[in-house]
Amino acid sequence: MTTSAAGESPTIVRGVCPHDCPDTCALDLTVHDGRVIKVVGAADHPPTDGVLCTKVAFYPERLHHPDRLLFPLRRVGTKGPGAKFVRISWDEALATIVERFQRIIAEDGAESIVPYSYAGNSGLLGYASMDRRFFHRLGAAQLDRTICASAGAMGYAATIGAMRGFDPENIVDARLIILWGTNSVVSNLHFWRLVQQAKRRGARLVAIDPLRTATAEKCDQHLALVPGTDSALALGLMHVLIRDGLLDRDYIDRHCIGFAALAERAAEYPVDRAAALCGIDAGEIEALAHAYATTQPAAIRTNYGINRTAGGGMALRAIACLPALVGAWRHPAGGVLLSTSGNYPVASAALERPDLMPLPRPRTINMSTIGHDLLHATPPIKALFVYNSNPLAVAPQSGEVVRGFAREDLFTVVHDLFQTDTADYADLVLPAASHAEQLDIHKSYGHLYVQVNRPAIAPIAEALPNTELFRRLARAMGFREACFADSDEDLCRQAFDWQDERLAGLSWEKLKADGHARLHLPRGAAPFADGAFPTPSGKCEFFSETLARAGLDPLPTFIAPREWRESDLASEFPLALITPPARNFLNSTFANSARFLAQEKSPAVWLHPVDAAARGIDGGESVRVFNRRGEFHARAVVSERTRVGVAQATSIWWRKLSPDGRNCNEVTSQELTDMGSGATFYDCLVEVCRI
Ligand SMILES: Nc1nc2c(c(=O)[nH]1)N[C@H]1C(S)=C(S)[C@@H](COP(=O)(O)OP(=O)(O)OC[C@H]3O[C@@H](n4cnc5c(=O)[nH]c(N)nc54)[C@H](O)[C@@H]3O)O[C@H]1N2
Ligand SMILES: Nc1nc2c(c(=O)[nH]1)N[C@H]1C(S)=C(S)[C@@H](COP(=O)(O)OP(=O)(O)OC[C@H]3O[C@@H](n4cnc5c(=O)[nH]c(N)nc54)[C@H](O)[C@@H]3O)O[C@H]1N2
Ligand code: SF4
Ligand SMILES: [Mo]
Repeated sequence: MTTSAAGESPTIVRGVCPHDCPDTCALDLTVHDGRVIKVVGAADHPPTDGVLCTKVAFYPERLHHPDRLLFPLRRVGTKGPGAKFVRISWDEALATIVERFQRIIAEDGAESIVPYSYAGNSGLLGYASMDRRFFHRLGAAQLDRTICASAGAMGYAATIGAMRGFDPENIVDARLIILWGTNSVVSNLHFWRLVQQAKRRGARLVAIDPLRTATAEKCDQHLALVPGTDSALALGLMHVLIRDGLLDRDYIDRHCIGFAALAERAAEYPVDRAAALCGIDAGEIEALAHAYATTQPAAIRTNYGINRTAGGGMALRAIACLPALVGAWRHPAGGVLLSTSGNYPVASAALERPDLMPLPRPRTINMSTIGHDLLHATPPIKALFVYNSNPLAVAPQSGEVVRGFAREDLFTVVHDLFQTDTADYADLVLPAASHAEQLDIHKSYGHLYVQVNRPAIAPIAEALPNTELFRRLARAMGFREACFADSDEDLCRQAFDWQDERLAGLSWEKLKADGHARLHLPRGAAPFADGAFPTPSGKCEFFSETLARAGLDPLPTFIAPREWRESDLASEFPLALITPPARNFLNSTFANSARFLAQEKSPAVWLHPVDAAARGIDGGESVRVFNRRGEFHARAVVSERTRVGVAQATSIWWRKLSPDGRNCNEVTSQELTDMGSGATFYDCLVEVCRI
């Protein structure tokens, strides 16, 4: 037993933070009388090192929040903010879903039913296991999960081959660290702590970010480029490296393909051109190129902030070419890192069972265009099942998302811990158990450990974990395949390919006993010192046949943000709006907590003093941020932390908790990235005026 009964002395249970954050912290939860009374970072898990971000340090408030959903609910009034609900039983909820789904399947086909989920729960079970089995067996539409990382992942993999890079634990030995489009202090805190150790040992830090963020202000150098111009910067750096012979010729000859073609391409980006595109000084590019080549080990930490414009895939691809040119991969503390997730032998097919899908395969709906698809897809979407996500707040172009969810003929189920903006549009709201109330197993995208999340307490009231919800739904639908009877422990056992050498010496039983283990990868090693890139050629691919076959430019190139290319737009809406994460929210999670709302104050938009003055804005007043897609209201902040021409509004506020009942996604666009069909949240021109 891991839970403590009433009257017993407190026990400590090892859990894992389930949020969509690269740090995947190990948690020690203190449990007393069936309640979690304290959460601290585990001291024996090296990446966590006993430290948590503020959001999770106050976790008992979230777990035992008075607003937690406790019972299934059925809507009785109209859809939308203020909707009224009544309590129903789980039996009634499941029977209603079965009845509606069967009718839709008979009349419109199963692919009229669309699951909508993302990473509200990032455990391997919570994210994708029984739920996927259920929708595969149902024959529902498939969901392309593109809202965060698909562009960058495809671009990075075109160069490197997989989501692998330097081992973050080695970063303490780097001499130069470039934080490229990532606000580590806010969104990757435990990596930032290692960067500080490196700094104390003499490393030089460079931030590349349109904003002077909490991270950028602590760096030695800050290149405040225009959003969406990272590939031009990378090509400008390549130009200098090649022009000035700052290359590791031996590494290039042995471990790369396409250098001659890359050199021709880089010749098209002389420093003056790159600097003009990026809106920075040519001297900054020259200096960074020289420092990069001559200060080894040099590490580039990048993240998904730069994959949210039209050329987001190409940006990651271009950046990923840099380390091979200077031989940075020779050093354990050198190279580039976007994500560590490709190191894990996850047995996705065993967990998700795509073989249960009917043939021909059901259609695919892109989650980043859900607004458009709810209004225009053929055949029409008749039912949506939302879990692990809050699309009303997080999906682009909310005006269309709202109109889509408001359709009276759409049957919507929302499974969540709280009555989110999305839940207000549901026909049925189902209570989700928190991660502290379930068993799970985790990989990470920011470190190299596997971890077990043990249940600390029983599910609160009638809440259910995702696995149990879909197990019950499968039974109610009459699905008889044995996989629907798998317990959570069975699923954990199936989650990894335990025979893989990266899990050598490990089994589910051993992991369950130990709580966490590092992947069996050599410590202090450089993953690509001897090449062996996981690309089709086995080399670092400056030239990519794979991209050529997909009809894309096989070489790194600069793809301008889409909205700049429409000149009439740029004159009418001259400010580029970016909406990166707030420190005290995690996407829209925590954005209903009084504590964190007080920290973030109210929705704000930052403007440079020059842009503010041109609009008669002093700071502090309410302003309208708008374009042809929509508008939202925010408090103006006049600050030199943003550059001229760039507005920023940290995200993601709940609509119903914002002064005008809307948030920044009213103005963002449903256009997609060059690769991976990703969302282009930061490719967004707006105008701002006083109200
Ligand atoms: N403007 C703008 N928009 C953005 C972004 C941006 O930078 N700017 N960022 C984008 C990015 S990177 C992402 S990843 C997406 C994130 O978008 P989402 O994945 O939708 O993330 P959250 O808003 O955190 O919503 C997760 C929901 O899952 C719920 N949840 C948590 N655990 C469980 C569980 O076990 N079961 C169930 N059923 N529910 C659970 C939470 O309570 C929460 O309501 O947003 C994107 N939207
Ligand atoms: N506190 C907190 N932590 C989070 C999240 C959160 O919401 N809150 N979200 C989690 C999720 S889902 C994700 S995907 C990760 C995201 O992690 P990151 O991608 O590291 O996100 P940010 O911390 O916003 O850093 C992105 C930075 O990119 C900058 N930026 C925007 N556009 C551009 C550009 O075109 N070029 C360059 N060079 N920089 C640009 C922004 O100003 C911002 O400072 O963080 C995770 N961690
Ligand atoms: S949100 Fe990130 S930093 Fe905070 S506890 Fe979770 S994994 Fe750690
Ligand atoms: Mo994300």
